[in-house]
Amino acid sequence: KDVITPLEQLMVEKEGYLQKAKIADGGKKLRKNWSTSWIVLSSRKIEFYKESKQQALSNLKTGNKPECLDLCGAQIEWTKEKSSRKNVFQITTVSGNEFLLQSDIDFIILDWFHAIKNAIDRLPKD
Ligand code: I3P
Repeated sequence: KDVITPLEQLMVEKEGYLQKAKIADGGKKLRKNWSTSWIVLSSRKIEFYKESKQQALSNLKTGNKPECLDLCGAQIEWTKEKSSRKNVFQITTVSGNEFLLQSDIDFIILDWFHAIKNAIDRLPKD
């Protein structure tokens, strides 16, 4: 397996808007609440920003941290059962956090699925 250098860890692989719903936190089920999120994928993690990229950048200065998903050992799978929406996949982290991501636009969600799956597959499982 390729070693991921510290520089690579910082590099953004993909970013953009998707619909996001966090449905579990540490294994505890949450009430589903879809919202638009600016999503930043790097080699080890995904960051979710509630706001536009501009606002996110200004929040960085004030020390406001985005929600973070650790991709090490995470699982990703398409789901039809967890939502009435089309084009939904779920990411489950080792810590028991569950996120649904969705876009109505087929190629956008497919690109994201493959980018995240590739990132997970490159990482050590533990
Ligand atoms: C939920 C809301 C979600 C819906 C969810 C509802 O209601 O309508 O959009 O998920 O369905 O429970 P509320 O806002 O009252 O919490 P989908 O859009 O993904 O279907 P669910 O309970 O079947 O997950």
